[in-house]
Amino acid sequence: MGNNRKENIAALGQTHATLVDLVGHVDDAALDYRPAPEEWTTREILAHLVDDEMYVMRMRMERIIKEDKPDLAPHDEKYWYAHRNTTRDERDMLLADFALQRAASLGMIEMLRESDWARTGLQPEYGVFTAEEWLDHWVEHDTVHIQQIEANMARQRGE
Ligand code: NI
Repeated sequence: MGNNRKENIAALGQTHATLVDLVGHVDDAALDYRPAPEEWTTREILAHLVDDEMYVMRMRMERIIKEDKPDLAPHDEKYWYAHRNTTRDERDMLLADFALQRAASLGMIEMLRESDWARTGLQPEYGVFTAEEWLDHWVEHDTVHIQQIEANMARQRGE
């Protein structure tokens, strides 16, 4: 068993509560505050977490489990964010959608067998990686974006 698997799964289970703590009571000015022209607002980060959960993180894990060493296409973020559906970008919708999608991911992850964790996929930007390594990446991705939201909030408050 991977060293951090239990901790990693617990961390994924904690992210929604962390997001609610961070943004559950902030106004639109805080959500839409853009720290620099090329940086994301907190609302955009929340939308990214929802979209990634559905279309990147869980989808890649599903393919690794179901297919034999699948070729995983790179995710073109620039294209995606120019064309994505923005009709559920209100804060409470984003939080609810993240909760639902994360629960679905955990439902799948929690029933993986030991042999499943060693399965691999190939993605041009990362090379070959196992399901276990993808879980590490998943947790790291949450952490990076939680820190980004914390930084946005602090800057918007003028800290
Ligand atoms: Ni990201």
